[in-house]
Amino acid sequence: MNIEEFLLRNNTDEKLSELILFLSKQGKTIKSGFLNSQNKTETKNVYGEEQMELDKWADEILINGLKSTRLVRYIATEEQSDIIEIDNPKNQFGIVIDPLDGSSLIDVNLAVGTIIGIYPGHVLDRGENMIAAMYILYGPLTTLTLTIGKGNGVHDFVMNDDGEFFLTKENVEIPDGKIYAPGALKKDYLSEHVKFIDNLEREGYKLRYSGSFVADVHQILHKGGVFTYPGFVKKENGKLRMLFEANPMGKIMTEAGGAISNGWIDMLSIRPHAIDEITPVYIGGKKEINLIQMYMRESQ
Ligand code: FDP
Repeated sequence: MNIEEFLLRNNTDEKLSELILFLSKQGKTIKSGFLNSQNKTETKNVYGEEQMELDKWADEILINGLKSTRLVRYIATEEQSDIIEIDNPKNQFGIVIDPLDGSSLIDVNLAVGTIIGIYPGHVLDRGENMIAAMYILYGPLTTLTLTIGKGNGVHDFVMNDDGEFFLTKENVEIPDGKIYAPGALKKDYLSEHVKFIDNLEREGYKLRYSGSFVADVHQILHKGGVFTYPGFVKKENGKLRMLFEANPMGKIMTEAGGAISNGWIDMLSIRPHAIDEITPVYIGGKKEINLIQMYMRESQ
């Protein structure tokens, strides 16, 4: 079943379906950019245009497409400092996008991805109010992982040669598993985080960290365990962006039976104040998220 048939079968709102289909089609275009960027010999691409960094290029593809289709009212992306508002939009949706997460790994051919969250209106909203979230992962295969609404599950698709996504796994649920993906420098860990990591290591968790948030969380979603980019010395809020990285991936993880936390509380219950807000992130199985929240509470 292709993604269009899947959306239809699940009685997805027509406007939301149109938007998800549009976004899924950008996967093929963005993927083609990886090939073109390999041809980079000077600062110009094969068409004689100034070569842009791929994350900025993907950002333009998505923003220009959304502007011309007018499928959303608000666009916020990791590459833009302000929210873009579309004139005369067809829908009132707000969209948050990390066009290419993990972009520092492109030159070594590791998996990177596009992360997207969709809100019914303005984007400075609690993650729990998202009406859909998805990511496209560009690895050996190009896959799309999607959740729509509340309680409708998480579903995996794979792209074929024509750029069309087909359902491969319905109702993905995070299993019990012993993988941990720890960001930040160990020497800068805060004491509660040290206890948390020590506990995981004592329990025999295996370290798996690529440096691409979207790919690392994708692994945790399918194999179990926890990804963390904590707050650390002199950067108590950590590194990852709440709007573009944490919340959409957190929405997907939560719908798959897992959880996301800033170490203290459910991230999806927090209202962001600015689009560039950063936050400590713990995302994965409920067991692991409860553990860090217990250490944090104990430290009070
Ligand atoms: P990148 O800088 O390559 O874009 O927030 C972006 C991010 O990657 C995440 O994808 C990744 O988990 C993290 O930063 C990696 O940070 P470190 O290099 O500090 O591990």
